[in-house]
Amino acid sequence: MRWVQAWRAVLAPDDVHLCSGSDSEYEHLCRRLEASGTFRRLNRELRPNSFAALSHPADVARVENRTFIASRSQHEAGPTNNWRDPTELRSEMLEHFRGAMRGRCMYVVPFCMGPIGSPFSQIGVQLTDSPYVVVNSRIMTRIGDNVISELEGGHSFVPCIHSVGAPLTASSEDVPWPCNPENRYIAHFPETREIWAFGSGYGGNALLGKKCLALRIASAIARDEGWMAEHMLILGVTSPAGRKHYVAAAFPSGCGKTNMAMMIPTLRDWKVETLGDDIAWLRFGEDGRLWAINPENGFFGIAPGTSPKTNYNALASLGGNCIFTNVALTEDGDVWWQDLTDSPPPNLTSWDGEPWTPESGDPPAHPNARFTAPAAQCPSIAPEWEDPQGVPLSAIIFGGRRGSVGPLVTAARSWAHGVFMGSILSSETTAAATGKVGQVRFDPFAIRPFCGYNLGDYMGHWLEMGERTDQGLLPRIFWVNWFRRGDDGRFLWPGFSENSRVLRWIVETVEGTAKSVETPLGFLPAPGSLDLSGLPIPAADLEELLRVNTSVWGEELKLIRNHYESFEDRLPKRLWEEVDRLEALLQG
Ligand code: GTP
Ligand code: SPV
Ligand code: MN
Repeated sequence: MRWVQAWRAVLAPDDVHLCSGSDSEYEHLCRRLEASGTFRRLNRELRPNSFAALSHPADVARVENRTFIASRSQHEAGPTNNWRDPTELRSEMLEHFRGAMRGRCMYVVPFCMGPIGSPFSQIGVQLTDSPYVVVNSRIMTRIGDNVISELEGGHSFVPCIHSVGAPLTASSEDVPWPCNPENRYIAHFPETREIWAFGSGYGGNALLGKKCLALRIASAIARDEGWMAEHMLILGVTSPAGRKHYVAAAFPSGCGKTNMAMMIPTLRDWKVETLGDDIAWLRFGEDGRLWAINPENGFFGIAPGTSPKTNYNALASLGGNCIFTNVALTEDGDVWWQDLTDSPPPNLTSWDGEPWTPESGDPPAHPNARFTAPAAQCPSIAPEWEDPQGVPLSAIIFGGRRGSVGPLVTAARSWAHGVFMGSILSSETTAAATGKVGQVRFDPFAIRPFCGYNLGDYMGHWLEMGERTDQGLLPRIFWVNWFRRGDDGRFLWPGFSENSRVLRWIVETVEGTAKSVETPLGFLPAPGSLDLSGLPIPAADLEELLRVNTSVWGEELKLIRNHYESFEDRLPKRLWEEVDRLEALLQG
């Protein structure tokens, strides 16, 4: 490809390797990563074909302040994105890219987001000097000769340029985790559909098929082509009567998507199956319903907190063929993280590579430590998860971490009211991105860090999508909050498997059998309509979970108005009407 040759001239790698995605290539790269000290092979009996990597301490999460949307005008990027002029950014980044791969191999990674051959899939080609990124992408995306043949047949692709930004000279020795924290750029050019990333080797900064392509670039393509790219899990839920519904849920980073997608219901005879845990692409089918596919092939999930009690299915996906990043290591060559077992095993090595003891202060796994696992290994994976047509959605759920605002579950009155709910979603920040943890911020539709264009226009796109079909065919929209806290700081709702009780109410609302009460926020479960059988929850907690606190909401309204004003003329008028209506209802 001429494009590869042009970049080769700029990046100046010592070698170039076109990735086939084969097993032998994967094994070869893993051995190479072992030799360079990036990977430690885990105990072959406990965790076959699996590896652990410890990153540079300054390269541990997405860097939102160094993530750029370089559209022609700043207005196009909107107030929530870091905008850069594309011409300026290109020349600035080219200076960094020049010679950046010296002493390294440039891997050419053709990958497919979505099932191969699906009309909804998108192809990308990533150039990278990180073999760690190649092996992770091989789990997270579909890499293979069939992608190469599609490209040879003239299929379009999103060019993704990635360098860790640490060229090697004859005298410099390589380090286990090369990166360039002083000069990081995660840049998107939505108009030309290109991604340029420099300086980081971690997660969404470096696995460019994920947040960069499947959300930021895809959201811009989706707006132009009339579909939606969303930060959503997809699950299938089957009722005891045998009826199956598909549900997608958008929660911000670190707010429970993987856990919900793999939920084992405590409600007897209800079954949940997993189709995706992070990203969903939605479009209308010929039947007028909204259909979803998961563009990914694996899970890049948060390790800490994952335990047999809270997410058995995630653990069962990690039996082998996995990569762990920034977890703690046990003396017998396995992995450990907070809550995996009740107490830490002896002689742990912490994610910084040092021996760890309970007196060490910080926990042994980084709070954003992650596992990379093939989706097909998940015991709850739905047989239809790779269906090229996707699955039709019955419900869409929004949710965030709000200690004080937002009931356990609310059903929207209409699609437009549901879009309003999505637009006012706010949540406490988590360790998934660098910066302070626990800061409340508006994160509309859980897409704020991942939208490739003006978020006000994105809200308009949601409203417009709802006009394209019969209202009765649209998924019902809900809003949940698993994270309400009592005055004493504890969570009021047990969460995890117990969320199946809320899922049941959601399914019954879709089917028209749930009892509800109308409130200013929307429909809440009527007393007695949430199945709480066998759940010892104090009546006062339940009351608080289902209460609309008008004084708290009065304060929230002010914040919502400020949030809306930041979008100026791009904020759809229809949504302003919803704010006025909420205010009137709260006063009424
Ligand atoms: P990203 O991969 O960053 O997009 O995160 P995610 O949305 O997939 O979040 P994940 O399921 O990994 O959950 C993040 C953390 O939230 C977990 O470590 C859990 O501790 C916590 N969590 C998830 N579900 C619940 C719940 O129902 N209740 C409570 N209290 N905590 C939860
Ligand atoms: C998120 O932050 O929402 C993630 C992790 O899913 S990353 O792939 O790093 O973006
Ligand atoms: Mn995510």
